[in-house]
Amino acid sequence: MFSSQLLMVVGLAASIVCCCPPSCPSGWTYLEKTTSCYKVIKKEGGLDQSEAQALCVSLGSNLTSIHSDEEHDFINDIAETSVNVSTWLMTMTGGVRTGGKATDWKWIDGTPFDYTNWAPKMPDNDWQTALQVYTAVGYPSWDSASLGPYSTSHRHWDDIRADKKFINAVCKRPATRQ
Ligand SMILES: [Ca+2]
Repeated sequence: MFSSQLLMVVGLAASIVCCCPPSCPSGWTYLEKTTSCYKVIKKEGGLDQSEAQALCVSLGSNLTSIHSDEEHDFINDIAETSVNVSTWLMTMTGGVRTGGKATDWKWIDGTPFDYTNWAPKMPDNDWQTALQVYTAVGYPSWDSASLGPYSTSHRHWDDIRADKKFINAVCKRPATRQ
């Protein structure tokens, strides 16, 4: 009797899990590894970190956290394809400095700060309390040698002023099962 009840419970649980694959609202992009949805947000005149976070919250999300190479690459990909740039493209994330040490950081969404992808010599200024990603290098006439130290910064992190206006920011929210 007990085992048949257990089977029913397992079967019911399986049907609930299997019937509804995770999905994202329209305009959001799904990443299976994190079962989360991501959206590049923009605003005329740009967004600083608090303005970007407020916009993410209004969309039921937070500025993105980053926890793995796969998630980092995914965020760079959607940010780079969101605009046609001929200059540096920096993308604002939900990283916030909490102190003066290089390890003193947290994510706005409350998840652990358990992964880093800093550019060489970054973070470098304790008054730079936000975290940006160098998502694109768009100087077409410049080769990587003339970019010098910046060539090694592409797709890596930098600490930056939180009141700097950004073209791009990325919001993140859990996927839903409907
Ligand atoms: Ca910096």
